Amino acid sequence: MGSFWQKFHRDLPATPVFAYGTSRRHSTIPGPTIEALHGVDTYVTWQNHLPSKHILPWDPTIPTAVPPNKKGVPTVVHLHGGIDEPQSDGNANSWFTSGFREKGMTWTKKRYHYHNIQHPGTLWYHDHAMGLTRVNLLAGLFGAYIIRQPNIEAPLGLPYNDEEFEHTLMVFDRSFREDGSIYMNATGNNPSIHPQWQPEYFGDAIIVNGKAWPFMKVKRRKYRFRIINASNARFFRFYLTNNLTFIHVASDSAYNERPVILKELLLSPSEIADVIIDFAKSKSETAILANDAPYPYPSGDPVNESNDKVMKFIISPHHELDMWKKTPSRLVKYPSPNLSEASQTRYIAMYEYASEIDEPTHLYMNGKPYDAPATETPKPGTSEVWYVINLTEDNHPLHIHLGLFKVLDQTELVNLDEFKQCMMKLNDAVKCNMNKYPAKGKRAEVPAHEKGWKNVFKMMPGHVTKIFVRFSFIHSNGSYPFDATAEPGYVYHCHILDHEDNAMMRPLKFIH
Ligand SMILES: [Cu+2]
Repeated sequence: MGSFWQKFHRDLPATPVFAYGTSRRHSTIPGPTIEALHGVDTYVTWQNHLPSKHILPWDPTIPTAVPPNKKGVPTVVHLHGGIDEPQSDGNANSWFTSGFREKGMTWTKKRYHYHNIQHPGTLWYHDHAMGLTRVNLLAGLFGAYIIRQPNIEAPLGLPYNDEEFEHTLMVFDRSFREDGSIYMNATGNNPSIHPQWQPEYFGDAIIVNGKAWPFMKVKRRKYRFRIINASNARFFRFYLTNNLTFIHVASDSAYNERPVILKELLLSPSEIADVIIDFAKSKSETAILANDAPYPYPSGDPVNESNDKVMKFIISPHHELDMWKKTPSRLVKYPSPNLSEASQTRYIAMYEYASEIDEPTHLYMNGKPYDAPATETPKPGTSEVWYVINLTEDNHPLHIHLGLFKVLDQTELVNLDEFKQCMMKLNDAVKCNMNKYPAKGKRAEVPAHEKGWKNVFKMMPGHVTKIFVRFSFIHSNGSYPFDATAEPGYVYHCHILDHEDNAMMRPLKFIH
């Protein structure tokens, strides 16, 4: 990790950024894509070469990593979607500064170990430092990580391991000043409480793989895109302006059982969609990958002419021979969850708190700050049912480290105000008769392409979402080859980074 300059657009001066790379000259946003092979370990020593001061404003009044000598930028790397030991999971308090000079209280080691014995799929690595995640990612600290398992994936006949026809697209929003620097408002919504913290960062320019509104020349044939939403808070609802469809083959890190054809594709921050686009079917010679998701999602502002477009495909007029004839009707089938296997039921309530001027001050899960003792203490190898109760007005993408989950149903809470008042007072879903509220509520259909194993899911406001969480490998149901009960444990959190930082994150501590 070092400071660097990146040119985001032809007409914009180079931007000071923080980026991952193997050297200063080879640092980029996104960072280098790490290609891992199933069954072969990856070891990474993440080194911090960042300057003594941050390039973006941050806020010491939220729970934040602050080095005792006040110098340096705390960082720690989390591999999102990785099934790995706690010591290599990038706990928010395992941060370190340049040259490992200062370290957070749960720091354990320099060299991280990624096992790569999980199911194949798309992951990404990014910063996770306490209270600085939103600014460290805004500055540029993220990149893609792909686990390949050719014996499972090659027979699928999808574009695969092919530099020309398979691409990772990391999509994110940024605002810039005229001098090229990244613009982030330095004044909070409640400046007397939090001088800088704002509940959501939104940028006007849409960036794909480090370029604002780029174009890509494509041939008339199938391409595969692993699309990662690397925004802090922006949801994207993608569609193609020439009516082409997305053939959706994997969600987050796991393949679907069957491909699903989609006209539009909604991705929350940190969600991943692996899709095929068949440009041979295009009637036009250009197609815009466009976005129409309101921000904040779902009830914020409509998109405008800068953030409603993502990138342009320029499609060759010549017909091509496509070696990928047809997407197979079956992809990868993982063992299905059996509800009777669940050894625990948990209730996870999401709260937002506001000041006298009705501006958000902080968000909590289960009414607890991050540093309150762990209340979610599963046993490795077990499965659990979680009811995630969203008592706020926004959609929150919930991310669970280590475990993957299936979304069982999502139901509206009727008499939400009554339930919310009880929850605000007692903070206890059982005592507040949680079951009575969704009983007559409308069920929101879980989309077919999101019925597989997920590591992030969009928790609809005013709804309770029932998920089945598995703390073992999804392909074999086998146990982990490491001690998941070791310190510093794991976390689960909202993946809107501005929420996660203040402090919509809780420890996930495994016990024997
Ligand atoms: Cu959130």
